Amino acid sequence: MMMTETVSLLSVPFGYGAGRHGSEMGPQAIFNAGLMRQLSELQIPVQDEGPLTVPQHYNSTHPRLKYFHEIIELNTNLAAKVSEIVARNSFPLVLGGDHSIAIGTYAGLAQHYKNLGVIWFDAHADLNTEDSSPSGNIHGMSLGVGLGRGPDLLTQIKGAGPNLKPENIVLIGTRQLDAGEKEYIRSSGIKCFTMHDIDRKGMSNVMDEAMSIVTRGTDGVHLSFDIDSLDPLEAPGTGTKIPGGVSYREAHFALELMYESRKITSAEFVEVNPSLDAGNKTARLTVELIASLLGQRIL
Ligand code: HAR
Ligand code: MN
Ligand code: MN
Ligand code: MN
Repeated sequence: MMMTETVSLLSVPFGYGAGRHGSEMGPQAIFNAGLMRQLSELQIPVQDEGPLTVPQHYNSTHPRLKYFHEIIELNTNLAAKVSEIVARNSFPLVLGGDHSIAIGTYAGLAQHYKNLGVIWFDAHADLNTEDSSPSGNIHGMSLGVGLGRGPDLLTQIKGAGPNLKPENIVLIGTRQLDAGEKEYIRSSGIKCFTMHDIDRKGMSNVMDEAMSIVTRGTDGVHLSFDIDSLDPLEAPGTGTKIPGGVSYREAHFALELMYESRKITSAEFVEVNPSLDAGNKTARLTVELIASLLGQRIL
């Protein structure tokens, strides 16, 4: 929380963008893990916007894009809500849900920011198209939609046109890319800090570089935080676990640096799946990570 006072918590209990069930229970798990208590310890004014109404399961289907129609409806509603929160000068903190909800979040943000910087913490790049996707799961395409990939999705979700610019986006924690995604990252010039880069440079240098990219010529910075960026040993409660991830301290440190920068203007935390969790470990971790982003310090 950086430029505004109140944090608006928006729960999005929606999981149709993922290949496995359960991320729709993410927001409830995060609340159960003590989110409100943590925020009140930080003395942050919070507005609980309640859970967004999610669409019913449609009968019609798309041949390649799973739950396409539900995702259009959800993200249309989410975009309107996020836009309304920003219009009130409140800080949108969106709790997913699977990562397909990023489409609605930045569609809402795009109504206020003309040059949005985006930090995409994720094991994956979520840059697939209908053709390059190995799964048809739309959470693997959500960043691409904002860049003008995936024309079907683009034209039908209000505000979700090609609003993002490759030079304003950084990926951090990347370690699983499909062939089409690799090609797109190389040709578009999106900055991608893979796990190799984090090992080599350290999270401190990676974040310095990342912050300078997303703040150069931008009018806001959105953090999209997929919990599967963390190592599965720390975050087992997520649907697509990839070994060799960001450590507990690296993640906290990155979020602490984002707080110190005072540049982050919105955030979302996604892909917490309590049905795959060990107790509520991953949701508790998410609460702690949110606290670091919002200013919690060890001393
Ligand atoms: N790249 C794969 C696909 O598109 C897996 C994407 C998976 N998952 C996420 N998104 N959790 O970050 O199907
Ligand atoms: Mn505490
Ligand atoms: Mn993701
Ligand atoms: Mn992911």
